[in-house]
Amino acid sequence: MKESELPDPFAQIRADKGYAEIDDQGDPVTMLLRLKDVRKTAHNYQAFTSETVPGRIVVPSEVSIRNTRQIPFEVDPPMHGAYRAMVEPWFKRPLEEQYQEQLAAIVSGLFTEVAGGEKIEVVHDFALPLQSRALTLLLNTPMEEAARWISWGTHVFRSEGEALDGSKADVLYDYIDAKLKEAESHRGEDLFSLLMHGEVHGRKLSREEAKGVMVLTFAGGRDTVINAVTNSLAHFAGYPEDLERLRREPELVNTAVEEMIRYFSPLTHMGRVVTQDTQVCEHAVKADSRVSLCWASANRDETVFEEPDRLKIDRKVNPHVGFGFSHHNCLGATHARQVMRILLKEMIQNIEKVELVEARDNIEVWGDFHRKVGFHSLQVRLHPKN
Ligand code: HEM
Ligand code: EMZ
Repeated sequence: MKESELPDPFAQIRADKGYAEIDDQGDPVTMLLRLKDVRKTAHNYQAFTSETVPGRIVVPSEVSIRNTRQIPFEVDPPMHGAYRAMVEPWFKRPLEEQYQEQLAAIVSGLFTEVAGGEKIEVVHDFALPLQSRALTLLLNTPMEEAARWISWGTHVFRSEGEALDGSKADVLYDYIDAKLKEAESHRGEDLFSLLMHGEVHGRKLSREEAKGVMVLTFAGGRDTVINAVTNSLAHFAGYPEDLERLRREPELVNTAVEEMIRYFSPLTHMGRVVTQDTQVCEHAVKADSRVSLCWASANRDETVFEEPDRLKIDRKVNPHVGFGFSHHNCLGATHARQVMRILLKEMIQNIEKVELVEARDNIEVWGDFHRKVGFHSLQVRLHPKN
C-alpha cells in the first residue's frame, strides 16, 4: 500500500451493522457509519442535540478542559441560525478576488521558501505555516500574527501527539481574551471587532459569546486544514500521474479538491447528545447518551460511492459529507476550499514532482478501530518546475 493511502477501518461493520460502539473517557459513543443515517441524524437536531455541556459533542470529549461554549457549533436552531447569520457573510469573503490573490501570494511565497530539492518536513515547515498565514486573511489581522499561532503547534488543545491538554488551551484563551478586549475599546477591521461591535437579534454579543466564536475559528480550522494539505502532497508523491493530469486539465482542480475532502475526511466524526430514548439504525439509544456522525465512514459508503477507497480526481457524483451536513455544515468550508484549490493551482505551476523521503503516520484510535488521518511528520523533496 502507498504511503498516501488512508484505509477505511469501518468498511466491514458499516456493511454488517451500520454502527459501532466505542468508549470515550467513560462516556460511550454510538458511531453512525452509513451516509443515509449520518445525514438523517445531522438534520434532526430535536432528537440529537449539539447544545449540551460545552465540549461533550466533541469526541474525544473536551468536557474536562473547557467551559466556553463554541458558537455556533454548540447551539441548536433557532438560535444557531441567528449566530450564523451574523458571521456568515464574513466567512464568505474567500470568494472575493482580492482574497484569492492574497492567498495565492501566501502559497507561492511558501513554495519559494521550501522548494529547491532540499528535504522538507511538510507538516511543520509547510502545512502549519500555510494554515496560519491563510488564517490571517480570514480574520483580517496582520500577517505577523501568524508567527505566534505557528508556535502553538498543530492542535490548540493538544500537545504534539498527546491527549487533551488544559494548560495549552489557556494559551489560546488568554490570547483571544486580550484581542477581544482590544477590539472592544478600539474597533478595527478584523473578526474580533466584528464580533464585539456587531449585533445578533438586535443586541451586542457578550465577551463570552464572542470568545466562543473565536475559539471555534482557531480550533476547528487547524488540524483539519493541516491534514488536508499534508495528505494532498503525500497523494501527489504516490500518484505523480494525478499531478500531471491536473497540469493538463486544470479545470479538474475543483473536482479534485472535493474528492480529496471526501477521501481524506480530515474530521473523522462529531457527536450529538440524544434527547429522548429513540432508535438509530434499528438500534436503541437512550436519552442523554452520545452518538457520533462519522463523516469518514459515510464518505466511503459503498452503496453511494463507486470504488470508495480510490481517490479519483475526476469523480463526478460526489455527495460527500466531509464538511458536515445540514445546519452545522462547516462555516470555514469556503476558506478551506480556496486554500486547497489555490494549493493545487500553485503546485501545477511550481512543482515538477513530490518525492517522498520518510513518513510517520498519524493514527487515531477509536475503540477497536484504527484510522489513519494523516501524518505526524512527512519528509519530502519538492522538485521545482523550471
Ligand atoms: C463545522 C469539517 C475547516 C470552522 C464543521 C463540520 C465539519 C467540518 C465536518 C460539522 C460539525 C458538526 O456537524 O457538528 C472541516 C474540514 C475542514 C474544516 C474537513 C478543512 C478541510 C474549517 C475552517 C474553519 C472551520 C478553516 C474556520 C477557520 C467551522 C465552524 C463549524 C464547522 C465554525 C461549525 C458550524 C456550525 O455549527 O454552524 N467543519 N472544517 N472549519 N467548521 Fe469546519
Ligand atoms: C471543536 C472542533 C470543531 C473542538 C467542527 O469541529 O474541532 C476540534 O478540533 C476542536 O478540538 O473544540 O472546535
